[in-house]
Amino acid sequence: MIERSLAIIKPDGVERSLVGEIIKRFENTGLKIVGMKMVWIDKKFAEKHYSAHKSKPFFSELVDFITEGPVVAFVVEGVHAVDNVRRLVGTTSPHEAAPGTIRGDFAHISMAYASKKGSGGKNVIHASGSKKEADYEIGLWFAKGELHTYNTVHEKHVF
Ligand code: 3AN
Repeated sequence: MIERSLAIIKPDGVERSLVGEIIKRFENTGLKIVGMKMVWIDKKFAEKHYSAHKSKPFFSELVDFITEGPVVAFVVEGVHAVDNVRRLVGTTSPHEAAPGTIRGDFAHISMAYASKKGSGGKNVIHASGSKKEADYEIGLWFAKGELHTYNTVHEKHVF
């Protein structure tokens, strides 16, 4: 039941100085951050990250957008972490994301609008969609030695 999931604050989130605000939301829930880094990925790496979307019409926009600037990638650990992270992040298209979620609070565009504009869909953050996706993405973004095992003071009451 204890899982790990990958979240990535995309270039729009970093450039809008939302890093602290976003990380705080994860910490508030008691999810444990076990790895974190700022990286400016290249297109080859982005294509690997988005390999499941290769056949989508917006694939090249996705790759262009995530390589536009540095991103902050982090791995969180906790009970049902994959679902819990998706819940914090909100639905893919910000115009449908509930208020209180990261996408709902910090964006409002629709993916239809992004497609029309030819942009990669600026929805602030990425989160692994399933346990399988999380395992693949964590392995892609982090070396074993970059992920840490430690205790937080919350564990007595939150886990
Ligand atoms: P999520 O990131 O919520 O798992 P996916 O996996 O359906 O969503 O899509 C991957 C990424 O592709 C989204 N984060 C979003 O930025 C982008 N995207 C999805 N649909 C569109 C679209 N119609 N036009 C442009 N970009 C899109």
